[in-house]
Amino acid sequence: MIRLITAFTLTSTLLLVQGCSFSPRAEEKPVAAATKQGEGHSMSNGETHDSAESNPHQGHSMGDEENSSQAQAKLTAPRNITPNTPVTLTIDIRDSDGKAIANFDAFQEKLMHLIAVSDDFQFFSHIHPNYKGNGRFEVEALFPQAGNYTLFSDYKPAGTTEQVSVLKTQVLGNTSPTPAINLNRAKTFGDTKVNLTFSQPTLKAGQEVTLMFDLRQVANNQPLIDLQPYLGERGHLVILKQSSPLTRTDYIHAHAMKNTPPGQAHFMTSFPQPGKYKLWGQFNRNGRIITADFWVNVI
Ligand SMILES: [Cu+2]
Repeated sequence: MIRLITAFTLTSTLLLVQGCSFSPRAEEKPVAAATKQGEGHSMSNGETHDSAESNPHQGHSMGDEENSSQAQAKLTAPRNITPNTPVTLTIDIRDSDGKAIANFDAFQEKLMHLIAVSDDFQFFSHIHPNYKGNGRFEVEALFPQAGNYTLFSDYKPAGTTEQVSVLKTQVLGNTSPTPAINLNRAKTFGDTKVNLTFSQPTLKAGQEVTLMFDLRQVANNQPLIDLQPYLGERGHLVILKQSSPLTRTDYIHAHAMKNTPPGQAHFMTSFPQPGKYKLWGQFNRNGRIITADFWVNVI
């Protein structure tokens, strides 16, 4: 648990509204209806909502009950969120007594890092809410499709360790079918070709592994030469385990290793449980953020 929280240092700038959001790949095939979220936890009525960790009817064990002394995040979203309409999300951070936490330490250049995913993992966004004072953060967001969304909010109350709060919201409308899981490890994202390899032949739960991203220019198949640090690192990698409901323990943030060959980004991590995981590697091509997503199977 502690390790996961510490591992969750986040950065980056995949802004929903700033056009870096990541949408489904068109060529993936539909397979099943959208995931159902926990009963009665609909976020469609516009009130404030406790973060998932303090929500008793989330059913599954959250694995973080021992952290009751930690800060809590509360999400306020508009009453009706519809696809492709910008909305303002407000996140209030309070201590265990319900008092606003006023001071935060920046880490990886930001006061808060927010990962938003649709619960079917077709949509991913990494954004940075603005601090408004008195524990309140705001961010404009745009959700491309109907369905349930989970937001992982990462922040650091002054003088403490990073904290991760899980928030839920819902976008109204007809959900589209979820594409089948594609385990392909060679993919093209615009003008960037990405090859994912592992240091082990198979991914085994609990075993340390290095995930290696090889990034090439589509036009000439040469390693990228315009790869810049992404908020201080070679790249960033967010990993989520396919679960319903998604909880904080499904979240892994891996740090890029130093001194990797040009055009490559390596991340050391381990997958806690067997299952399907989705990886979103984020890389900075001369100011342009590339998001490369892959599914992996862990036994
Ligand atoms: Cu961030």
